[in-house]
Amino acid sequence: MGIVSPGFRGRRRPAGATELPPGQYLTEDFPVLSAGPTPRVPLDRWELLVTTETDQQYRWTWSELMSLPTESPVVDLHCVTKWSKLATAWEGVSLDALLGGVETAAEYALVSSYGGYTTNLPLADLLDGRAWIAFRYDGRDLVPEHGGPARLLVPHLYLWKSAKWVRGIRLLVRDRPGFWETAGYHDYGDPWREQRYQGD
Ligand SMILES: Nc1nc2c(c(=O)[nH]1)N[C@H]1C(S)=C(S)[C@@H](COP(=O)(O)O)O[C@H]1N2
Ligand SMILES: [Mo]
Repeated sequence: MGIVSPGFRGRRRPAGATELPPGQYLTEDFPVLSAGPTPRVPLDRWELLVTTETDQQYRWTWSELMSLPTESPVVDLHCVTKWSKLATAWEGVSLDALLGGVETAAEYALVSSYGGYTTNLPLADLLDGRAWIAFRYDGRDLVPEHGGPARLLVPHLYLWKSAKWVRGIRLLVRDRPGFWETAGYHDYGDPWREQRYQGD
C-alpha cells in the first residue's frame, strides 16, 4: 500500500477541491446571524431533548451533557451568505456519543432551538464524527450571540444547519423542512455543491 491510499480524503475538504467552496469568500471575523432575539437560557433550566419516531424521549441536563466525553474539532465554517471562516476551534460532545444509546430507525432529524428556530438534515449527517453539541469556542464558553450555552455544529453543511441554542432533536421517518428550508433554502445545503436554494 502506498503512503496515500486511493480512498484517502483530506479531513477538511473533498479530494481535489480548492480551499473554499464555490462562491465563498474568506473572512477573519465571526459574523453573528440570528433570525430573532438571542434567548438567554440559565444552565439549571437548560435541557436537551431527543424524541424518536415512536415518541420515546431522551433528556440531558447541563451537568449530564458535561459528563459525556468531549472532543475538540477544528473546522471550516461556510455561511450561505457567502462568508467562510477557516480552522475554527470548538469543544463539544459528538452526536455519536449523544445518540449512541438512542434506539431509532428514523432517517431524518429536525433540530429545534430555544427561541423557536428549526432546521432539518438527514440523521446520517449528524453521525460519524461530523456533528457536535458545541459549548466552547476558541478556548472560551460559547457566548449567547453565537449560540451559547450550546449549539449544534455541523460544519460540512452550510452554517444555517448549525442550530444555535439547541434544545431538541426530533428523529423522523419522513423529512420535514425547518425555518430556512421552508423559506426556500436547500433541503440539504452542501457548500461544495453550492446547494443554497431549492433546486440548486
Ligand atoms: N437558533 C438559531 N440558530 C441559527 C440561526 C438562527 O437564526 N437561530 N441562524 C443560522 C444561520 S443562517 C447561520 S449563518 C449561523 C450563524 O452562526 P453565528 O451567528 O454563530 O455566525 O447560525 C445558524 N443557526
Ligand atoms: Mo446563514
